Amino acid sequence: MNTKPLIENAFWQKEEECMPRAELRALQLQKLRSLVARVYASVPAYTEALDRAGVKPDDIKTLDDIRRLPFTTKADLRNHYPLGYLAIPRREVARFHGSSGSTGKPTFVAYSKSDMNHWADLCARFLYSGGLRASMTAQVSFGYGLFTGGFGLHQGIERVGAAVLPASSGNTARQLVLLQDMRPDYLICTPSYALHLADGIQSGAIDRSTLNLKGMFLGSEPWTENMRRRMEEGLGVYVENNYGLSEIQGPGVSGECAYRNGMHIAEDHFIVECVNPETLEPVAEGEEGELVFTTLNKEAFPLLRYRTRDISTLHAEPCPCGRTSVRMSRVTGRTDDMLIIRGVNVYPSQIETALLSVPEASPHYMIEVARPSTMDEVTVHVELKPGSMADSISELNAIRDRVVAKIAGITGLHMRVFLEQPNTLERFEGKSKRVKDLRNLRD
Ligand code: DLL
Repeated sequence: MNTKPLIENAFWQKEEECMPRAELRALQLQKLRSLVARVYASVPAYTEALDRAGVKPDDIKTLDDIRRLPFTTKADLRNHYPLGYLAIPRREVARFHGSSGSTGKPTFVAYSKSDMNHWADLCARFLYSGGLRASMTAQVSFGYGLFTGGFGLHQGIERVGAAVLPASSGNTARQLVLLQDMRPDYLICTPSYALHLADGIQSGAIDRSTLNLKGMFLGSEPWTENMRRRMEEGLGVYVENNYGLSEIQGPGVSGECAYRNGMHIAEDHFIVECVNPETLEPVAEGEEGELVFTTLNKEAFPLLRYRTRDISTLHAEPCPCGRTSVRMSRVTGRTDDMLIIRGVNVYPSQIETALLSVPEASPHYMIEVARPSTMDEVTVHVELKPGSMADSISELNAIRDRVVAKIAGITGLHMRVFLEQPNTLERFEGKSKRVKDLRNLRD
C-alpha cells in the first residue's frame, strides 16, 4: 500500500469521517431502525414489500438484520413511476433530479432541504480531501440538468467556499478557453472528457504555460489507473476518483483520500453491502460483487438495499489517512446491460425503442462501442425491414438521419448509424448479445 500521500491529508468533517467503527456501527443501527419504521409508515411500496418479506420495523435489532430487508431495484422505481418512493409530502421537496431509465423515461429522485445540505457536505468531503480550498476556483464540466453531476458538484464547491465556474458539458473549444483565461485550480468532469481536454491541451490548442490547473475530480463512469497516469504525467496535475449514483444521492457517495487506495464510502450516511449478483448472498471482503446501498439520512427518497448493478470490491482494513470507513475499489463492470457513453447512461433497450419508431428500420441491430482515442464512439448497425429497401442513396440517407435523430432524442447522444441489408446481422437463440464493447475499461 502506498503510505506517502501525494497531497496533504485533510478532512472536511473529521468527526464523522474518522468516527471509531464501534460508534459508527451503533449510529448505523439506530438510523437503520428509524429508517425502516419511517419507510414502512410513509412509502406504500415499502409497506407492501416489508409485509411480503414478513419483516416489521421492530424486527431490526442488529445491523445483520438488514439482510432480512427486501432489495430495491431500478425496476421497482420504474414500476412506481414517477414518484412512488417519495417519503415526504411533495410540498417539502427542494429538488428533483433524474437518470436515464431503460425504457426512455427517466427515473426521478427527490431531495428535501436537509438532503441537499448533506449532499453538499458529502461532495465537499472529497473535494477538500483532494486539495480544493475556499480561495480557489473549480470548473464544472458536468452537465447541469436532471443529471446529478453538475448541480451536485456545484453545491460541494460552494460548500467548501471556493468559486464555481459552471461551464457545463460540451463545447470543447470553449472549455479550453475557460481553462486558459479563467485559470481554474480544479477541473471536474468525466474521465473520458478530462482525457479529451488533456489531449487538447497537449496538442497545443491553448498555451499550456498559462494554465493554473492543480487537479481534477473525475467520476460518473468507469476508468482506469492507466488513464490516471496518462493525465497526471501529461499535465502534471493531481487526479482523483469519486463515485455516486442518482438513486442513492448522486456524486459524494464515495471518494478517494490522499492515499488513493479505494474510495471511502460515507458510511455515516449509507450502509453498503457487496453481494453475489446471482445468489444475493454477501461475498467475502475483497471479493468482487454487486454493491448495494441503503440510505440512512435521506428524507425525501430513502431506499432500502438498492441494487446498483455496479461490480466492485470492499476493503475494511484501516487506511493510513485516519478515515474509518470501508473503501470500494474502482467499478470494473455492471451486472446489467447499461452502457456509460461519455458519462451518459444508455440502455440498449432505448436504442431499440428508437428503432421501433422508424417504420423502415427493423429491431435487428448491433451496437459497437469503441474508444479510438479518448472519447467513446458508438456505432449502431441496423437492418432495414424486408421490402423497405429504398431506391436511392438520398432515400437511404434520409432513413439513416431519422434513425440518428430518434436515437439522439431518446438517449441524448449522437451515434453513427449504418443501415444493413435485411437478414444480414447475427440472430441469437439464447440471450441476445447486441453490444460489442471494444473499450478496455480494466487497465
Ligand atoms: O453518474 C453520479 C455522479 C456524477 C458520480 C458525477 C460522480 C460524478 P448516474 O448518472 O445515476 O449518477 O450514474 C450512476 O455511474 O451506477 C456507476 O455505474 C457509474 N459511476 C459513477 N461514478 C463512477 C466512478 C452519476 N467513479 C452510475 N467509476 C453508477 C465508475 C462510476 N463508474
